[in-house]
Amino acid sequence: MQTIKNLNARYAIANHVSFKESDGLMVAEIDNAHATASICLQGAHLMTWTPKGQQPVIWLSPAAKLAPGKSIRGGVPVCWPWFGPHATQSNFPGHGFARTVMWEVIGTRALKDGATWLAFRLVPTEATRAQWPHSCELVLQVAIGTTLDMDLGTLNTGSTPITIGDALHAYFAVSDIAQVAIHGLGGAPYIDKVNGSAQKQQAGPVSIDQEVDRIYYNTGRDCLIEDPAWKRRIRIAKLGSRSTVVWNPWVEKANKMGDLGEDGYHHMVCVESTNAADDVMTIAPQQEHHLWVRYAVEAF
Ligand code: TA6
Repeated sequence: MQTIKNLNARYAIANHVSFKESDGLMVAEIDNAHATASICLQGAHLMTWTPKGQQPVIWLSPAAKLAPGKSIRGGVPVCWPWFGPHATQSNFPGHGFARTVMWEVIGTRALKDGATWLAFRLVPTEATRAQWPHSCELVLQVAIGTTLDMDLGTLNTGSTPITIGDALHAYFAVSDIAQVAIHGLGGAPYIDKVNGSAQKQQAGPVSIDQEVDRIYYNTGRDCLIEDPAWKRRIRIAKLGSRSTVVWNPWVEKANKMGDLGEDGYHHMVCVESTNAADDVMTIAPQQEHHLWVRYAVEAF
C-alpha cells in the first residue's frame, strides 16, 4: 500500500517530483526547470500543467473537488475502459471507472532534457472486476517539460480479445472561449450530441458560442487551439486515436454541474483524444493498445 512517506522515500526526485496529501488524496507535485504540474494518484489524474513563464495550459476548475471516488473537474481525466455511458449498464459510471479508482506509482525519472517522467498503473479491485471481468493491465506514462506527453497503454494479459473505448479527456485553459478557434477538424464528419446525435460535417475551424458536444471521427491530424488574446496556439498531436471530442458545456449545463466555477466555461475547452463511438479498439491476447498525445504551446 503506497503512502506519502514511502512514495517520497522511493520515488521523490529533487528538483523534479515529490508527493503530498491533498483533501485526503495523494498527489504528485512536479516542479522542474521547464514546468510545474500536479497528478492525483486517484485516476492518475493530471490536474495541472503550466510551462514556466506561461499561462496554465491544462485547466483545473476553481471549484474542483478532491474526494475519494469522485471525478475531478478539469485536468486530463483518464476515461477507460469505455467512453461516455456504458453500452448496456446504465448504473456503471460514465467514462468508465479508471478516473475514480486508485492507481499506484511504478516509476519516476529525471530525463536528460530536464523533463520529469512518471508512470502509474491502475490497481484493479473487486468492484472494477465486477464491471470489467477481463485480464488486462492499464499503465499511464507522463513526461512533463516544455511539452506534455501522455501515453495510456492497455495490455491484454488474457487469452481472449478485449474491446475498449478510452480517452484523454483534456481540459485546456483559454483566455475567453468566445475568442478561440480550433483548427484541424475542418471537413471531418461528426456526431452532434447537442442536436440529437445528428451526423454533420465540420466546415472550417470550430468556434464556440453555445453548448458544444461533438464526436469527430476519421480525425488523425493535429488540432490547434488558437487563442489570440494570449497570443498562443496549443497544439494537440496524437497517435492511436481516430476520434476527437470537442466539448464546452456553456452556461446552462455549467450552472447545473456545480464544480465548473462561477464562469468557468468561459475559460476552458475540452479537446479530447479518444477511442469513442465506432473508434473502439479490439486488442488481441498478449497485445497492447496505446493512446498517445503531445500537448505543446506555440507563440503567435
Ligand atoms: O466528453 C464530453 C462529455 O462526454 C460530455 O458529454 C460531458 O458529459 C463531459 O464529457 C463531462 O463528463 P463528466 O462525466 O466528467 O461530467
